[in-house]
Amino acid sequence: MPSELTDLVSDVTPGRGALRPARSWLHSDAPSLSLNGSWRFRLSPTASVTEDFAVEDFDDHDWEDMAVPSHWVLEGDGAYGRPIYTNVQFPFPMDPPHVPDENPTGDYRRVFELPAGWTDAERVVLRFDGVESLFRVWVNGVEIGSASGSRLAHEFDVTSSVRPGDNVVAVRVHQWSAASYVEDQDQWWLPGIFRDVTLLARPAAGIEDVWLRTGFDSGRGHIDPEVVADAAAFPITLRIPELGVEQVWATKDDVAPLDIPEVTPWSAERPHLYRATVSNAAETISLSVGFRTVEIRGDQFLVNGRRVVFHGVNRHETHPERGRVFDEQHAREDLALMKRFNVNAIRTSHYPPHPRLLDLADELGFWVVLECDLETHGFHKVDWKGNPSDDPAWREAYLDRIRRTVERDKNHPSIVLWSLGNEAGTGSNLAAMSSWVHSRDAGRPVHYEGDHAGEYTDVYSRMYASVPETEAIGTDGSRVPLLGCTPAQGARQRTKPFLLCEYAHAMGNGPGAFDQYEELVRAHPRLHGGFVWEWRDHGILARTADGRPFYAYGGDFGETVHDGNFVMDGMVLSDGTPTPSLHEFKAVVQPVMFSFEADKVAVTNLRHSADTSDLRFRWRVEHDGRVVESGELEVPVIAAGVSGRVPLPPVTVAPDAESWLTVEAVLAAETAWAPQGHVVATAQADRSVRRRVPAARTRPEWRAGTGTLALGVADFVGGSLVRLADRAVSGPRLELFRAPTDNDEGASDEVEHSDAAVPGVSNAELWRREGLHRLTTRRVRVEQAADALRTVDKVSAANSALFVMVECVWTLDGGELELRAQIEPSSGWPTVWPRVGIRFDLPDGTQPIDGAEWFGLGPLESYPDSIRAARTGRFSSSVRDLSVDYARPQETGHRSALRELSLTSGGMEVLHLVALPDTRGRRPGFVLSRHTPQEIAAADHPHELPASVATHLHIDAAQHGLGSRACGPDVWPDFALRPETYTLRLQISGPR
Ligand code: IPT
Repeated sequence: MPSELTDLVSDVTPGRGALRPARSWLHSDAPSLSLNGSWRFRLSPTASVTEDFAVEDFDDHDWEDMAVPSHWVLEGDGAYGRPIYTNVQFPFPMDPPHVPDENPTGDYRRVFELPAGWTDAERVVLRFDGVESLFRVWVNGVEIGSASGSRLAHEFDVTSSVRPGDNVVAVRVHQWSAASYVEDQDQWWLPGIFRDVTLLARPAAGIEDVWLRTGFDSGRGHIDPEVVADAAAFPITLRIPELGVEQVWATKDDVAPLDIPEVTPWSAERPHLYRATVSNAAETISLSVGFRTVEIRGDQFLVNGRRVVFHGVNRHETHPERGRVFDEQHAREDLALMKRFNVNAIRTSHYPPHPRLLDLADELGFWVVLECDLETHGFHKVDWKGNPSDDPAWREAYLDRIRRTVERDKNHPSIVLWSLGNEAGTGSNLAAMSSWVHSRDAGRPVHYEGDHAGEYTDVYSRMYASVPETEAIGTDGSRVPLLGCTPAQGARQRTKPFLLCEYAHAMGNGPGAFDQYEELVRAHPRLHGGFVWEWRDHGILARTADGRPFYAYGGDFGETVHDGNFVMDGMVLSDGTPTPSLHEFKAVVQPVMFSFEADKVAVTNLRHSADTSDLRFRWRVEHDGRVVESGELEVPVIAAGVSGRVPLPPVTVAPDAESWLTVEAVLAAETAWAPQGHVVATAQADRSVRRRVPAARTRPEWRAGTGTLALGVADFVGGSLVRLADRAVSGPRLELFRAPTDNDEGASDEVEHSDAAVPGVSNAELWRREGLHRLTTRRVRVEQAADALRTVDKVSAANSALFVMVECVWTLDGGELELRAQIEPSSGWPTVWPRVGIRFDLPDGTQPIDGAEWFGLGPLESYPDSIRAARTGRFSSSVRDLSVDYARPQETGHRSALRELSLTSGGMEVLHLVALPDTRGRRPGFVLSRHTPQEIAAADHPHELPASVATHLHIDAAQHGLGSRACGPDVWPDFALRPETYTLRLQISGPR
């Protein structure tokens, strides 16, 4: 292999020939030509292929067509290799800065015609907005340069190489390079030219760059402009028509700050933008200006003088078919979905997104933490030995990355923090990046989580801190040491605003505890909220051998080293479906809070600065989930941070039904992201009269019996239930198992607050060891009395001395059938249980059960630590829609606090159940599913579930919480399910 080539792919510098300094990604009317489209393409398995393809007259007729932008591994159905998913691991040997000779290399060629008239352009610039990971460029056979920094823009001056008429541009892209060591983000490795390629005609005396820094203070706006242009480019004029601004700068020296007496500020809530132009004779640049001042005062992070609370998400660029290729419509819909779910902030994990995304964030309104393209997480494995972050050889590459990041996006009002990168350890190169940002942009603080001791960053940031740790950070008196800090460093960190750059790992079913974090944020002003990990699953749409579509994750493409489904940890599934966790998030962070009093409700506006003039309020009363009254609630406009008490309408309370009052804040008018009437916040008050729970039924005399009898709708043979309302049934059987969630499978050490978990061992593993998924039963007793049957079962697992006694008592009183099941564990169970309840299997027969209607909590699934989105009401659903299609099948579908349940077939009721509370007032939940927990646990993807021939009804006396242990703390003790005695009471009848 030629040594020159080795030099290039192992080169730790950012490349040769790209224009510096980097500049803003501007909307200019100067001519440009998109080179997106079909290119000729050849893929080679190594980097050491001849470069003859770069010459003009190279014959590429036997090459293939490749779309630009795209990732070659997502094109051609595997013809060009496959995607690789790793989280922290490097998919190549750790031999920095070298990469293996097996280095997929894509050669691209296309012809373009230089538009007539461009010969007047002073310069012709070729811009690449994103190429992974290292590329070289030739124009008409002349080598122009090379660059790395996959998610960063690079421009090259090609003036002297282009000519009128046809031109040939050739690009060589290496998948692996030294840069791969600093781009070790938790995502798919997706090589290729994946963002736009554009040819720009830069006019003589054009405006090279502009930066309109803005400020806002007590109604006044401030602009501090910076213009990069030759003397010949002047005069240059700034115009903001809506504000009557027309400022002519005759020379460079005239470019000076200006004050505007009255402006509407920009905020994530009211993203007011002013259209501005900066123009001269040669070109006009259009900008959207938003006035806001970002500032840290003490331990407060303020915008326009008011504390910001981030209700944020980590957003990767991911699309199930396009990978990181930007699709503006898709991105706009994603951001609109965030707004509808009360998300107000985005961390661009872990690199700058396509530049248009920031235009959308400015327009729709988000606080943005803009992160640089940098992560060296794999060095963690070797205790950060050789980490580029502290190696002077890498200094220039680090600085180049942050300069390109800041320069490209500096005009966006939505960006309120610059982030140096993610999980890159710590070191002097990071400190150098920070000081460069400080010298370049005094208006935005610097974030980087890895600076644990707070040596070079302005805000204190952590990921996955537990609730007690977060509380310790929020308070002063605490002696709790902070991660990686001496006491003095901890004290320094407590002088800064705190945010959780990642928290609440939303992998699979979960997370729990959003509400506990939110409570802390409300209690401690130093805590500024955080960013959920993460917004969206990164599944790639693939097909099984027999053509069935599914969302692929790590390992599905035969990778040797991969991290499985750790890439599926979003609150939105790969196909865009919001999961229940997103609904939970929305409910927990809702910007309006209601506190009920006897005949009043206190309405608190928790927003940053917007009042409630955009909202209407409405109320309704339901009796057992059926609406009986409704109306509008008169609420005066409430300013941000203020609370107002308003009278409630008189509520009609039913004597024989539950009476619930619901209030809602809804959008008064349509917005860019939701229709009029969209619900922003909601709350319920229970106004029911207390009603007596019927006493437990007793039978004075039991006698041994055959157990073959009919009790109302139930038929028993040998003590076993065989039919209910004329349908075959088996059960009830004790079920302690749930198909482990990703959090149940998590083995993090953060279990100090859960008494039964073991550090480094997942709860799911403990459950498997105890055999919870393979319980066996021994019938101990069958007895009968008048209109009654009693069975006693001892349930246990092979090779275990632990057991659970289950007593079922069936009674018929006045024609009403009741089952009372008492579940009593032996002593000595070492773990928490995933669930405790009974299961009925209902074979399809001629009338498969395909629907449910219930009165209880809904409409979506809920678990003890993720229950805030659930409300009390009457709901219906198909059995199919009761389950969420998590990328890896797992426990789903639990509806809490059940009162009444109808099972339906083709819309007709076939069975009706009433669930009575136990003596402590606890109500069971239910899960209705086409698969058993054991079947679900055995499948790695939804399409691997077996064909189903029955519907399974679980009545759960309790379920274990969800937690966040896939990456973070285990279930909080209040929501852990400890083995203890539970009683279930069900009244069962046929169709009514
Ligand atoms: C953290 C990463 O920053 C993030 O990119 C993602 O990988 C997340 O974990 C897990 O999904 S790092 C982890 C060691 C806490």
